[in-house]
Amino acid sequence: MKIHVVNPNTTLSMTEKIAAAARAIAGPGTEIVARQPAMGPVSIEGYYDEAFAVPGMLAAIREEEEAGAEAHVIACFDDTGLDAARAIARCPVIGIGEAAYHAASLIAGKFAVVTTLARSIPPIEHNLVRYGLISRCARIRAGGFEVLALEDPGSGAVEKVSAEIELAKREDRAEAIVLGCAGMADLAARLSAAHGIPVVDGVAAAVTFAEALIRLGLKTSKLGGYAAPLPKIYAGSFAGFAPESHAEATPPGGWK
Ligand code: 5HY
Repeated sequence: MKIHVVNPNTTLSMTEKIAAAARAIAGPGTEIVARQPAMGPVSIEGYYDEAFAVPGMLAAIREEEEAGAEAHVIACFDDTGLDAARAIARCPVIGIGEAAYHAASLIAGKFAVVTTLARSIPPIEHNLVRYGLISRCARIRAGGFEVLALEDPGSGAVEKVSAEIELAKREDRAEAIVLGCAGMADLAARLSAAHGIPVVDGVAAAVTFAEALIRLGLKTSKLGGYAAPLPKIYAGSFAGFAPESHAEATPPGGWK
């Protein structure tokens, strides 16, 4: 099976780290195609960055869908552009945030999320509410470092994640930890051993769930909100993103 993993930001070292985490968990028959957009922010820290990461990420989704991907993983913890990606894809699209929340919910009553900056907390909270999992989250914590600090071993970012994990255990009564950034994809095993608590990395969880959905033969439903976008003109520099006719993608009985 072939799974496309896209880092929506444009930092190659993060894409390589994400690819390594994906390949480490993937089964023997799974090919991982890892990509990042040709345009967009070097890191996603809040709503404005997210908006400009989506077009390039969607271009990668469309290209890999046409190249035969059997599932897509969006490797940004905010699940950047997840719904739009599901609208243009036929195969499953999984966000690492959503995957991590579900994995944590299967092994713990309450989990805590440890992310980077405080400004990343509201988007995470919004996603937990819309996924119906906010009640399972004890707290969303931020270590107070920028996303790209995770690409610098000497930045102290990992130590800050560790400190938040200890506080989550002691103050939040968290029974598991969800790593709130794709840039932490290489840290789960080390932090779990150091702190004696299950630590979930969304990249590994999303790849595993993607393999499971492919084996189950399940694809994104095109009957409702994820129906293919209606063909129309997109003006200006977005002209190349205009939806083409995908009549076959919206089955009979599908919503207009
Ligand atoms: C991520 N930003 O996973 C998010 C995490 C964050 O560039 N990749 C990013 O801190 O919002």
